[in-house]
Amino acid sequence: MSNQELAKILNEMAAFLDMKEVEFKPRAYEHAAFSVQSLEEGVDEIYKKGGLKALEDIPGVGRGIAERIEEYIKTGRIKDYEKLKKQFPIDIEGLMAIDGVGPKLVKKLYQELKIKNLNELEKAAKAGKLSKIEGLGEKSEQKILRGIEFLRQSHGRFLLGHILPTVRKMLDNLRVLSYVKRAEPAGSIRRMQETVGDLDILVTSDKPSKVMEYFVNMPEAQDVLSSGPTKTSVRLEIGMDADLRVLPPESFGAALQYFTGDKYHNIAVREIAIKKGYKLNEYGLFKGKQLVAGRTEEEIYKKLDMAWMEPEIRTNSGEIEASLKGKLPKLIGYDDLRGDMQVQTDWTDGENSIKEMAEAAKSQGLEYIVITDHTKSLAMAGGSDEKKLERQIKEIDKIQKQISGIKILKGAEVNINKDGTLDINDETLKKLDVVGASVHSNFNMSEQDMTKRIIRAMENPNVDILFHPTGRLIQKREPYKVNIDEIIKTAKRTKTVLEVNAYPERLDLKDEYIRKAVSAGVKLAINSDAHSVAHFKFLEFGIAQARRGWAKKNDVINTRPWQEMLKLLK
Ligand code: DGT
Ligand code: CA
Ligand code: CA
Ligand code: ZN
Repeated sequence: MSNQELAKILNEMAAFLDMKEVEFKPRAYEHAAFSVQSLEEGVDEIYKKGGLKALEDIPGVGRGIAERIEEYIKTGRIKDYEKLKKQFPIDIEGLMAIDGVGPKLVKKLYQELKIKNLNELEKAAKAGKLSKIEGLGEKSEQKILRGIEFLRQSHGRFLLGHILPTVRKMLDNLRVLSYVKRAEPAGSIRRMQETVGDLDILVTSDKPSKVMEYFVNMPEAQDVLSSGPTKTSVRLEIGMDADLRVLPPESFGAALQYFTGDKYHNIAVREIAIKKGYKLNEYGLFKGKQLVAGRTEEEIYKKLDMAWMEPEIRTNSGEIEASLKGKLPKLIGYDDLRGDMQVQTDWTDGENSIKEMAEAAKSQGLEYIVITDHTKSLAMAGGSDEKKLERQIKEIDKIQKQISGIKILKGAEVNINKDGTLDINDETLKKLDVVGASVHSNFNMSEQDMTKRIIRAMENPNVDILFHPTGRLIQKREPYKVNIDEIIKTAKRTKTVLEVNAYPERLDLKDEYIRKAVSAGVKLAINSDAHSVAHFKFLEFGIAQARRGWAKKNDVINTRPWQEMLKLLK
């Protein structure tokens, strides 16, 4: 059994319980699923070492869920889950992957049309059956069809944030083997690309056949796709394929170089090598038959008169020229963030209290957080009105006195109304340290209207940051139509900060837009958008996206101490 399998079951239980309209429990199951999925250690190992008590120590796992995990470890099944599954014999995960399809709708679809999976849903929608159901209309039917199409397009790719914990665990396990000297990821994972097609692992070892034997038998591997003396491919339990190659140490840098850059980077580098009279492949840089470099990436690039480039920017979009000229940017580092400027709590749709969030942020090494609960027009999240915000301000003052070593700043994630006004009055906004504004409704406006709407919000002198500026959900929802160049221009003119939202399915702004913002001299904030104590670790993905957009430390306001950061706001 694996953490991934267990997390999948817990997530499905959450959805089934939602279908049954059980209160609170679904969120608990979701939270537990997330924690389990991001654990470095296997739950079975944790259980072996510390029993039920140790399971309860996993964040978000209470007694009840711990007992079910124990049952799963001991018997390989969870009775409650099987009961639910019998009651609703449907592919709930597959159905809910579609934008706008939640547990309530899944239940309705099952009860009224016996829809159990994506194919059946698509058929029914195409036949116009959905629009006949009460509460649905032609518009929702079309939206569901678009959602299915979107999902199909992204088929076979995985969100970096979802797979990275598993990948790291596999790499750690490889590295401790006595016959493995080095094990490194290459490909899109090393570039920290937002989605990953397959995993590429490079290893040096003097016993390649033992490495291969380990690889096909490791717990994460489900099927062997092909196996040879230097390259083996498996299908992992998480659904992704993984290639492992074993190389001699004198070729390791060459292989890293060859398998890290995207195709366009690699082609460009190879052309430079040819022009200089070399041949470059995964075994090294050769002059005739003579190996002239290969042990490290640095020595290969150096022979080509290039400076070594960070993996994140190896996409042939200017890095090669910059490298040849010695003009590469010094990218923001993974340790450079001091604060997190978008944090939700149990005052609205977050899972944890203000104090718990502050403590978690502190233990992750942050110096400050901004509490930014949702505001009133987001009724489903229990959004705050002016009065509730005033109460929260007082509460934060109280909690700040009980906790040291982390500054808790006051903020809000204010909704931008259809006309560009905000759903909280200016008088209240003035009392907050940081105001983030975002679009959470009326996504289907024309580009012109949407751009106007957002610009109007940015012109409000109280709005400091535009949160998740394009509203995209990777593999789930297209960004709304908006003129990004106008938004960047307005950000510059009004001194509005643009967010790089680090949530794995948002990563909004994306790399290309970050690059534009940075060259326009617009400031960024990298925020986790945490809805639970476990989410602060998402910051890494936001930093990766910022690096892919060539952002430097100086471009990002929350790399500064909070007093200095505040001075950069309007
Ligand atoms: P993915 O897996 O779709 O997320 O993207 P990558 O970039 O990991 O691509 P993948 O797995 O097809 O290839 C791994 C790396 O190897 C990638 O960085 C590009 C490089 N590569 C693969 N095949 C070739 C090739 O035939 N020629 C060259 N120059 N590079 C290749
Ligand atoms: Ca790959
Ligand atoms: Ca590959
Ligand atoms: Zn939001």
